[in-house]
Amino acid sequence: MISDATRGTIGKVSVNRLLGSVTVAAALVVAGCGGDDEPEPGQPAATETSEDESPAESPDDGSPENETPDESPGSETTDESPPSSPTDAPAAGPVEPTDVEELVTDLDAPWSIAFLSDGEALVSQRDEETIVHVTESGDVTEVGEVPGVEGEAEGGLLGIAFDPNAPDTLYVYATAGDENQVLRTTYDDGEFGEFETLLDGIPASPRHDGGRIAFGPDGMLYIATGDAGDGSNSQDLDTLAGKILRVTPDGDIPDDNPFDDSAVYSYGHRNVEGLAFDDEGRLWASEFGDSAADELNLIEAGGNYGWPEVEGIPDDGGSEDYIDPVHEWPVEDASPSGLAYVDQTLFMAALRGARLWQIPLPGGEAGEPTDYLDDYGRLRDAVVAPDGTLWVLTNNTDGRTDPREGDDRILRLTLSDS
Ligand SMILES: [Ca+2]
Repeated sequence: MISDATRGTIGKVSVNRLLGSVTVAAALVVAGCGGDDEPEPGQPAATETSEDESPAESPDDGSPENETPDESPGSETTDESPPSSPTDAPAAGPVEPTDVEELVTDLDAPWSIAFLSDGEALVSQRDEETIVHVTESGDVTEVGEVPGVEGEAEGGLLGIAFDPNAPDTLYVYATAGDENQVLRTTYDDGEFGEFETLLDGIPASPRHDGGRIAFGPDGMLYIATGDAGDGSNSQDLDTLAGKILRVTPDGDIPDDNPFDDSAVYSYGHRNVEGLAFDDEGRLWASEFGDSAADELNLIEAGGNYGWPEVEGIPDDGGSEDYIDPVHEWPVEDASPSGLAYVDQTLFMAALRGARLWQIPLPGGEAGEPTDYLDDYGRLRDAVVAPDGTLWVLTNNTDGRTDPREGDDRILRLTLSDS
C-alpha cells in the first residue's frame, strides 16, 4: 500500500558523494545491477535483443520508455514563447546537482511525475495502475486507480502530464491490452473525474511501449511511443508505433502537423521514454537503442531518426537519410527514460545505466555529459519542480533488479550553477 509510505529523509549528501566519474559509475553498474539492455543468451543481436529496461540478469524485455516532460505547470517553459525566440534576460545555468534528499520511499514501480502548481505532485505507478499524491514534505496518499489499464512487462500505467493551460486537466498514457491509449481526466481536491480516451490504436507490447507525454510551448500534447517490439513499425507512417506524436489537447490532429491527417510528428524511433522542451521551445527526446547506442535526439517536425536502419551515430560519420542523435551512449551506460530541462541543462534518468546524466546546453549547444546519482539503482524519471529542485524516481521494483530496502524512492536534488 502506498498510501502509508513513510518519508525517509537521509539528509543532505555531500557533493562529493553525488559526483561520480563515468568510469566508477560504470564499474558499479556492472558489479551491481547489470544492464537492462543486454541481449538475451541465445538471441540474435538485432531487434529482439536488447531490452532496454531489463537488467542483464533478467530474461526479457526490452527497453522501456519515454516520458513526461517535465513540462508541468511551473516549469521553466513558457507557453507563450514561440520556438526559437530568445529570451531577453541572460539565461541561468548550466546547472548541476549539489545536494540530494530522499523525499519518499516505498513506491511501487513509479513511472512518471506531474507537478501541480502548488509544488505538490502526482506520481503514476506502472504495475499497481494507481496514481498517488505527494506533498512537498513527502507525504503520500493514493488518489485512485486508472480504469482499464492492462499491461505486461514494460506496459501498464506510464506517463502523466497536466495541461499548463488547464491545470486541473490530467493526461495519462496507459496500456489497455494490445494497444496504448492517451486518456484525459480532471483532478480536483484529491479526486479524479471521469476518464475519457483521447487517442487509441498505439500498438502495445511487453516491450517498447514508449509512454512519456508532455505539453509543448505551442500548447500541443507530444506523445512518445515505442516500436512495440517490431522495428519495421518505426519507418511505417501508417502506424503510431515508433513515433513521437503531436495532438491538440482534445486529441485532434493539428492542421500544421508534418504529415496530412496524421498525429505523427517524427518517426524512425525505437523506444522514446523522455521528452523535454528547452527555453527556445525545441523538443529533446531520449531513446533506447538496441545493442549499440542509446540516443539523445533534437526533434524536428517530420524528421526520420533512423531506426531500425541506423542506431546511434554511424561510424562513418553521419547519415544521409536520417537525423543523427546529438549524443549517444553505450546502452549499458544509459538505457534512458525520463528527460528534464532547466537552466540550459538536460537531465536524463538512466535505467540500466543506473545514474542521472547531466547534459549542459550552454547557448543551446549540447556539451559533454556528466553522470550523477550512481548510488540508487535504476532511475525512471527526472522532473523539475516548481521550486526549481529536480525530483528523480528510482525504479528497482520494476522487475528488472533486486529492490533495496525502501525502494522505490523519490529523490529531491538541489541544483546550482555548474
Ligand atoms: Ca536514431
